[in-house]
Amino acid sequence: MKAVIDKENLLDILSSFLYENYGVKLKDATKMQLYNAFCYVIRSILKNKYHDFILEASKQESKRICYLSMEFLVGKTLKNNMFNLGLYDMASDIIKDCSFEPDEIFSLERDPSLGNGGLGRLAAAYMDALASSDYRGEGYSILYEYGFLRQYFRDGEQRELPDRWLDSSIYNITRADEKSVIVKIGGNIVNSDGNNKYDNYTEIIAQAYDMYISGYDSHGVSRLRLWKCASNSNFDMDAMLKGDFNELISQRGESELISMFLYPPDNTREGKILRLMQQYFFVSATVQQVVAEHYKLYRTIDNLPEKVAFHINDTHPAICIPELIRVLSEDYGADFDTALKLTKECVSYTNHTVMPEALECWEEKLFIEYIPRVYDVICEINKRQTKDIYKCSTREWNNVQSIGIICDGNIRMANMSVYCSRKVNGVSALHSDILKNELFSGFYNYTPEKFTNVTNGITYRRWLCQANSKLALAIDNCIGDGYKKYPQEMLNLSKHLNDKSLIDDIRDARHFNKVRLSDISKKLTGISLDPSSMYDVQVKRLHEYKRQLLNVMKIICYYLEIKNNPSLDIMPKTFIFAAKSAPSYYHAKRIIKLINKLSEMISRDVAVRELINVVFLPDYNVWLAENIIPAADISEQISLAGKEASGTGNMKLMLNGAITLGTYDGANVEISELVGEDNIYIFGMRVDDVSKIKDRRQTVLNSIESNTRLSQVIEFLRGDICGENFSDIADYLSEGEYPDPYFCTVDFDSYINAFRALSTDYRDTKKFFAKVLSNIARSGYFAADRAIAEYADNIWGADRVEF
Ligand code: 26V
Repeated sequence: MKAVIDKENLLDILSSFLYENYGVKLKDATKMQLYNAFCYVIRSILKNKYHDFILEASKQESKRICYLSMEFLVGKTLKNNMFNLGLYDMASDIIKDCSFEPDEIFSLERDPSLGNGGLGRLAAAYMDALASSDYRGEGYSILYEYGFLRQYFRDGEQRELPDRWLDSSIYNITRADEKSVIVKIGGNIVNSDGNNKYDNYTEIIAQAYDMYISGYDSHGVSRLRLWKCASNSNFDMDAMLKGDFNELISQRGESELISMFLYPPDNTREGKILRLMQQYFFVSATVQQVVAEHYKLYRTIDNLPEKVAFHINDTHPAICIPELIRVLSEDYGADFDTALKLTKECVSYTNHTVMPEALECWEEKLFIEYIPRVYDVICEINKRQTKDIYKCSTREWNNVQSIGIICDGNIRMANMSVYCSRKVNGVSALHSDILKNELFSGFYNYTPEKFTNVTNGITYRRWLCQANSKLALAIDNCIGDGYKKYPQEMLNLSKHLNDKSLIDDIRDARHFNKVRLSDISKKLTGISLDPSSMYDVQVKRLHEYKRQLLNVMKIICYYLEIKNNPSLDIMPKTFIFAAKSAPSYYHAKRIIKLINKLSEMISRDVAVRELINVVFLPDYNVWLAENIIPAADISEQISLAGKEASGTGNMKLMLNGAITLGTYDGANVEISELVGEDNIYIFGMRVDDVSKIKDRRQTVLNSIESNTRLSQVIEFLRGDICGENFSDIADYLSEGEYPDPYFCTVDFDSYINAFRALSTDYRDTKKFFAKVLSNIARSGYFAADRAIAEYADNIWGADRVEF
């Protein structure tokens, strides 16, 4: 691809920036000065490029795709933007000429942790893909002052530190001058002379901050607009005059709290209110602004659905539905039914989980107190839905119960989102089927045409070309670099399954990445890894359904086997974990401690430590993922079937040539169909098997009783593991009314067998790397570019801006 500027030009800009700001020549610049100079260059290129792109998009009246999400896990952006602008190689040469390594410069940027897991990373991937495919994409979220927690371990336990990420290394978030919106909360609605009047409310200011994300080899630039909360400058004059400064500070603090933290704990009423305020704050600012801009341009709201799509990433931004109805009716004079109709045509909803505890429900009381106008709108929506149901001849009473919006004093956000969206999608084929047949079956009966699937996608240029440049180079040398723009071209690799030099290059790249990860591990934990061992990787949020515990049970089983038979001829293995747990999630935290203690115990045991190494890398984030994933031999995707909506780590690992050891769950199903059963190791129950289990307790107990290895593992947990006893986890698996809720014990045997088969096959390098190559070759399907094209065609009805 052609770079946006040539080297001479780039050198000129860098040199004059360095001279004007620091009085130094390029060759004498420090690391930080050079970093700042590159930030400056990229920031100005992006601004100009965005300006040109929007000019053209406006001429063509291209549809605005407004992607609302509580999280955007963008990762470091400097390298990605350089890569996408075609400047990466040029910049690397310049950096090397200045006697630095490119990664030394890129690592100066903080990894913004504006998210927690797959949902946030997906949102960021879609910003990149929208720009790369020339769609007019706009992300909307909150400029949190503190990101998701920073994790460290004390005596193996997870401890948390605040993540004050917003410092000077964040080069590309700039305040959008004169782009603020007033959001009104609290107060009450009084009826005077037959008219409703909103009174006694508090005004807060939403100030816009923007980040630009360049597309790859395209004209497109996505804009991520992050709202920061400021109290209204019209402060309480009475309090000021009375000298009640504490009151002033507390008023100010209260509203500024809204954009302070990502996911404040919601186990208290205050925490719940804060989360609700966050949601309303960012969607209200977004909706008000987007509609105002639309009206200014077209002088009508009738064509809003033609020109604007609001997409809600899970239900956290679902309040945008009643807010849009409110704005259209209160501010633009639409009657309620018209406003509802327009809203239903504008909004679409992606569901990201079927876990009941994660399906948002809000107490009506909170809405009445804090967002009374929104509450009134929801009551009206609820009435309309009830009428619709009565009108429909095929109604089934069971379903009516399940699809209601307001129920038992609660507002069910997912139901409101389905009812008010033009399209609803799940994130893998299996997950979308579960939505249709189980979670939203009531809705599916009424409006089957609303439901669709878009299997998730990843920014493969980041995860392959940038994170694993050696592998990318091997691929370039074999099939050219067209795949960087057209991911399906990766399939051409399948013609080279027996290409020895390609296989050698892939092995070399893998080895290089394993050494790199070992160095990182040494720095972070003091534990080096053996690059000649098999790296078995499980990296993802810590959650019971993801079953990190099942992985631990496997490691213990394996450990006991070696202890019992020290002369076993086995290949050394390194088990790598990285995961954060929610601070109040007791079980998850116990599992983290178990892994750390096991790691310590094994590393002290001279009889086994050459053969097994367990390491838990702290503070999992995008940067760490970029260093772990390219080094993986095995990708552990072992959730209980039916629980993982899709997974995207599974795709990143596949793309980097790790072999999946997984259940038939989420997107593993599609990976398996693409690579064929010889190139993946699937084990365990399928969704149907799980749902057929009648007596859950007995099934678990039978599995334990019938398997000595398993009972030994559970017994082991009751013993001393580096000064700690994990009887609670043993009990969790085997005692009480609901032992082992995610059936680790039931899938244990088939997991161990699959792991054995995989370990054996790993020893045959030629055979193993043919599988590796098959996986890489078929991973093009999981490009976010493909997913975005499907969203545009089937959900948003949006066209690319033409150039
Ligand atoms: C959140 C919670 C919080 C309360 C406890 C239970 C629970 C369970 C799940 C969640 C996740 C909420 C949404 C989410 O992050 N889903 C993830 O979305 C990814 C992108 O679509 C997808 O790949 C993952 O499978 C899915 O877990």
